[in-house]
Amino acid sequence: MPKKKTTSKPSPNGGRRPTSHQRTYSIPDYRLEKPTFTIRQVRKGDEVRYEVEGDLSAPVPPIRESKYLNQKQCIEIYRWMLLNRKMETALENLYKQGKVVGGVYFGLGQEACSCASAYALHKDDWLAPMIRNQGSLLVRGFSPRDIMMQYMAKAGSPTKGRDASSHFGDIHERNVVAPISTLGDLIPVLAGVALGARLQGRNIAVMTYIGDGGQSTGVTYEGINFAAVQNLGLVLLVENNLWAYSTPADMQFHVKDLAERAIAHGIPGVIVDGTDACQVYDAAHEACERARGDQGPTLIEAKMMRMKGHAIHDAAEYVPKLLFDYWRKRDPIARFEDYLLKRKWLSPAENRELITGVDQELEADRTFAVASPMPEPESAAGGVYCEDGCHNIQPKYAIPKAKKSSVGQKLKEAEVHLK
Ligand SMILES: Cc1ncc(C[n+]2csc(CCOP(=O)(O)OP(=O)(O)O)c2C)c(N)n1
Ligand SMILES: [Mg+2]
Repeated sequence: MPKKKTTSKPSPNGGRRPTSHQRTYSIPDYRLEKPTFTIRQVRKGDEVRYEVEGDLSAPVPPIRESKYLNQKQCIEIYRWMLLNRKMETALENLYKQGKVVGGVYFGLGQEACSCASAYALHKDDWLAPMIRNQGSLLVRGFSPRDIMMQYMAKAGSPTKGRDASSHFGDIHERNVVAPISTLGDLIPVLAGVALGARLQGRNIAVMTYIGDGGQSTGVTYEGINFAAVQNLGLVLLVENNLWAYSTPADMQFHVKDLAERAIAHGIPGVIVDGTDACQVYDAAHEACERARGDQGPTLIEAKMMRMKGHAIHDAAEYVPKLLFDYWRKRDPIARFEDYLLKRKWLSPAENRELITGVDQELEADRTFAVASPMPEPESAAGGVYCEDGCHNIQPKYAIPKAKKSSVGQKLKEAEVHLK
């Protein structure tokens, strides 16, 4: 929780002693490196470009040892991250071959954030990914072939060819809510999922993501506030990847760290290095445990860098090259690989075998997805309107525990408010 501090030390501001009405808060920051540079917009006539100000020469930080993950779990997360990256490379190639029908979004540089956070969820928990979280979908049980077929709008894809992008989920088996494009809207939806579970007698963790751009939307505040007031098990990862389309984070918000937003909501906030799988996992694990223990929501700010353009159509020419160089050295997969090898948790031979396994799995799935048929034209009208039983929503965990209305109640709620 945000810490209330009453200190007798003189405040730096005018030497006045803080009274009991004044409060200061702290946000835990697990990073081993705290970059200090900023991105500044420079305008000359019609030309707009961005410059980095600050020191970009700092040595690359090590991976922070996890408080919770063992050797096997670390290797599993590393494999998910590799699968995430290599699947996106395969998707990029499929796009260039004209086989992908829509656009493609990439999570390059953000694999640790997606994979290690979703890895902290239990089977009964829920996940709602955004466009960069293909890795979370893999961890949650979608296969690379599901995702590739989806982007190619194949008949066997999760949406049976009706959507050629990331708008798919699975509310029956994998507890995955489909992404909602309107930024921030997933937050109240997920809070509602947690509320629904609570009415069924269960406290679960519900995890979703919002970007540095998306967090400015009104619904983000409404959603977090609702979760905070209702003490719902929301685990919100604020993915601060420094860009929202072509808007740098420094022109998007004025607080130093987005985790500070948690203070205003009265919930715990924490900062992690989004390129460090161990930090992401530890923060997500603790947040999920709090959620399952009926201790309410947590906001985790993961700091990293979007290493490509917004989507495949965007060459990200506006991003200063120095920034790419800086973050390329902090690659989440290369650093985690190095950590596992140096720790002797993975031998070079085992690593090669693991990489070959990932390549083979992807190649088999790519071949399958490419060869699978497009939907039959006659099927286009199917699944558009409600058919018998298609929205037969059952309680997931138990019969909801709702109070029956009491006969003889003195005043109805409306009457109390209107008095
Ligand atoms: C409410 C709303 N406004 C605008 C958009 C258009 N839009 C889609 S993605 C995007 C940028 C999002 O940036 P950020 O939240 O930082 O996420 P990132 O793409 O960096 O992961 C915008 C403006 C939208 N989908 N929803
Ligand atoms: Mg962003």
